[in-house]
Amino acid sequence: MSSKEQEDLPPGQVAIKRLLRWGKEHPTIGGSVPKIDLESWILVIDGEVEKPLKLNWNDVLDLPKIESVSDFHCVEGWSVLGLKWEGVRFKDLVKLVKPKKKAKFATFECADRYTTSLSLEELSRENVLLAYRLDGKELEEGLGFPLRLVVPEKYAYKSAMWITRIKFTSKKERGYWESRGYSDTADVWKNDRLSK
Ligand SMILES: Nc1nc2c(c(=O)[nH]1)N[C@H]1C(S)=C(S)[C@@H](COP(=O)(O)O)O[C@H]1N2
Ligand SMILES: [Mo]
Repeated sequence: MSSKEQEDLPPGQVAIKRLLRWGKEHPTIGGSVPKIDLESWILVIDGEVEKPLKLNWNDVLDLPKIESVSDFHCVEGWSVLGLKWEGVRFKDLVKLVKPKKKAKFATFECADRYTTSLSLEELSRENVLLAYRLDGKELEEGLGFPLRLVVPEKYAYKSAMWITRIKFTSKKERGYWESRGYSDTADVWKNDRLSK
C-alpha cells in the first residue's frame, strides 16, 4: 500500500483492491443474493412525506444521474478506495417526495429483508447516492443491483443493497446490524463501530 493510500484510510482499516461480491466472497456473513426481476421491481418511497412515490426501473433511469468517487469502509476492517459510483443523489430524490416537517430519518428496506436507517441530515451529503453503476459498468447483482445506497462516511452496513423501500420517519428505527451490537452512528473517521 502506498503512503498516500494509508493517509486516506480511517483508523483501523486496511485497503483491499475491489469490493467483495455478496454470497461467495464476503468473509463472514455472506448471505445469499436475492433474485430480483427488473420487470416487476418497484421502489416505494413513503412514510412522512407529502408526495409518496412508486418508481419502476425506467422511472429510476429517468431521474438526474450523477457521478461520485468515494471510498468504502466495512466495519470488519477492509476498505476499497476510489470507487466511481453513478446514480441518483439522495438529496435530489428528497425534493421529489417533499418530506413533512416531522420527518427526520429514513429507513431502508431491502429485498433480502435487511434494514438500516440514517438521519436526513446524514443523507443530505453530496456523496450520498442511490447507485446503479460502478466503475463504468452496470452494478453486479452481488454488489446490490438494481439499486443500492452509498454512504461513504459511514461503515458499509449503512450502504443498503437491493433497496425496495425508503420510509421517511419522525423517530429513528434501528436497522438489522444496529440492533445486533453495531453502532447506529457508524462514523468511520471516529472509529465508531459498536453501539454505546
Ligand atoms: N440488503 C443488504 N444490504 C447490505 C448488507 C446486507 O446484508 N443486505 N450488508 C452490508 C454490509 S455489512 C456490507 S460490508 C456491504 C457490502 O457491500 P459489497 O457487497 O458491495 O461489498 O453491504 C451492506 N449492505
Ligand atoms: Mo460489512
